[in-house]
Amino acid sequence: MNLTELNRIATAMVAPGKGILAADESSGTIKKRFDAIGVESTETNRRDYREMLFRSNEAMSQYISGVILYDETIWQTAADGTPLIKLIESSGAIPGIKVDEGTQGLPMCPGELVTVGLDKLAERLKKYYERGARFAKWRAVIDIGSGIPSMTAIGVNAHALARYAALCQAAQIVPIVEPEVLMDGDHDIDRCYDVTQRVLNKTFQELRVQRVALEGMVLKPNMAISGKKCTKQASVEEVAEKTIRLLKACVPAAVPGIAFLSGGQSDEEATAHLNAMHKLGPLPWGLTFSYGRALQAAPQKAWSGKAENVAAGQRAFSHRARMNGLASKGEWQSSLEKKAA
Ligand code: 5MM
Repeated sequence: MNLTELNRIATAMVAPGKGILAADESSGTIKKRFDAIGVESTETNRRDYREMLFRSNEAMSQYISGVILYDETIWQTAADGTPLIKLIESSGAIPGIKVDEGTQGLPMCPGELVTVGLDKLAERLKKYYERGARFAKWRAVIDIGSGIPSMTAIGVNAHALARYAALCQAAQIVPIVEPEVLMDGDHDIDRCYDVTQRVLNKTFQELRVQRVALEGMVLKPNMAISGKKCTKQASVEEVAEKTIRLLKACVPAAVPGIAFLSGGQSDEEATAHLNAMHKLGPLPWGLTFSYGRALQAAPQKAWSGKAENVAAGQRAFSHRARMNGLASKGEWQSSLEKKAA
């Protein structure tokens, strides 16, 4: 393992002004997104949509440091025969790959999940590296509810995340470690804080036990945030203050970067939260976005599966990428959104 090179890639993934495009929706998830805009989820439509994003020159060259791909996408070619991964490389962004194989019910733990995909992962990583992937992603899902999460679910998911991360580094691939505490419930921000703290502490404990080099990874956490159904929604300032307090308590400074998931926040909330956190600096790690929905909802709507809407879709994507790029430096203002509208 060349740790200097892993650290160089991880640092580039969280460079100020840039962040990661999470375009790794699995077949089921992309179908849901396409259903919402009335587009059939065929291989060609998925290719056309992602080609539109990767050919958005302004976004890709100025605000996107890396793209997380799904297995289908990394092997796909654009309409003119250029491999999609080459479009990403030629824009200057780093290609990455989702390597988990989704979740399964955790035995003896009703309502809880464990992420799977470790079998044959070493062989798969080798092929992805040859194809050009320089980082990978594995997402663990922790739900908050009555009596959950259990320490069992937190423990097995942390163990799998660390197994994955160690295999990545051995294959010269930077692991994005994503333990997502869902924001779907009616819990308040303090419950999210407590659960996320337990999850992060356990995850870093496992990473150390399994000898993962913290300098060669990126953490992709949720923010400390109120559940969607909570009657008392925390303000932008409270989310920023509590998230930074939590991360400072749990994430060693040896980690080069933290790139948040958006988790179902609105586009503008996700941007405002990241921006507010940068107002609380200086911070010990790079801090940016790795958004899926908060970067793609607008371009999906603008595109709606029509070739004549490609330019509009690219404008919508570039706008969100620019707003989040500014937020990753604490330079975003809500008036910039209004001007664009
Ligand atoms: C883009 O969505 C990713 C893949 O999800 P599935 O495996 O469920 O299809 C997802 O892991 C995503 O990278 C993260 O959850 C962050 O995305 P959001 O939309 O929460 O920013």
